[in-house]
Amino acid sequence: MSVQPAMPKCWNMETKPHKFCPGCGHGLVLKALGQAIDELGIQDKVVFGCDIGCSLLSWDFFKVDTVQTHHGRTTPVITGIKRANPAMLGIAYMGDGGGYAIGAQHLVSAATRNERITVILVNNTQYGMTGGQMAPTTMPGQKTETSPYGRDEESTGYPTQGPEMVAAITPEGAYVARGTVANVKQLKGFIKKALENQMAGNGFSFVEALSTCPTNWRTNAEDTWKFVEEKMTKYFKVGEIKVPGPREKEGQ
Ligand SMILES: Cc1ncc(C[n+]2csc(CCOP(=O)(O)OP(=O)(O)O)c2C)c(N)n1
Ligand code: SF4
Ligand SMILES: [Mg+2]
Repeated sequence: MSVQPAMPKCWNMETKPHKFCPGCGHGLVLKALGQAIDELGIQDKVVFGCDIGCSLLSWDFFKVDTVQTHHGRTTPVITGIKRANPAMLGIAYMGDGGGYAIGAQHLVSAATRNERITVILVNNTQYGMTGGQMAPTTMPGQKTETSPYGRDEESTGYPTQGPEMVAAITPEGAYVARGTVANVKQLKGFIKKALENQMAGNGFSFVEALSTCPTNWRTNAEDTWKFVEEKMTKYFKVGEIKVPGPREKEGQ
């Protein structure tokens, strides 16, 4: 008798095994999201939007209403759906290129407007789908297809601290956290809280997930995990960055 792997109930089993490369972190982020949807019992209310990038491989991942958008445009598409039908729970799923480069203006605008949607952004430090070019999140010194001698932060800037930026520009009611595929249980908890924040109508919710891309990093299993756990987490701090709370009245 073969033992079946435990998969979230809201996953579409007909499309498994999935199409991500072996060792890719996208599958783990989507597992955490699937578990959060199951535990909250919200499968029939979710609208899932996926960006261009390797995140598009999740277009048939779930048994939920799904829309696949142009590169960087998942946040405004989900914002529109949510505004048209506030009873739905809108999830925008994207990569670091989609969220912090071509879609940065949409992320900033949705965050400052405190849109009642949930953005889940997979940070794998480069453009995975197109072959591993430098992204806003590429680490100092990291070699990519377009930074063959390593990222020079003096000429190309420092890696984008996305959750810290979103926390700084969102009004009261927003929820912001950074998790990692090295701790899926914790990541699921952050995603669950982000969705609960949307369900409560508090404001924008945003979870960045530190993730792996062994194909473009050209790393074996050991070096892949070392890169996430030793290098990425030194620069990108894991944890909750902003939680909704009562407004502090001036002078009190
Ligand atoms: C408007 C537009 N510009 C550029 C592209 C080419 N393109 C496709 S995916 C991608 C980057 C994907 O990187 P990321 O968003 O980090 O996702 P990942 O694949 O790493 O998960 C780019 C630049 C495109 N499809 N559309
Ligand atoms: S190229 Fe990288 S991000 Fe894309 S599926 Fe493969 S491992 Fe995952
Ligand atoms: Mg990426």
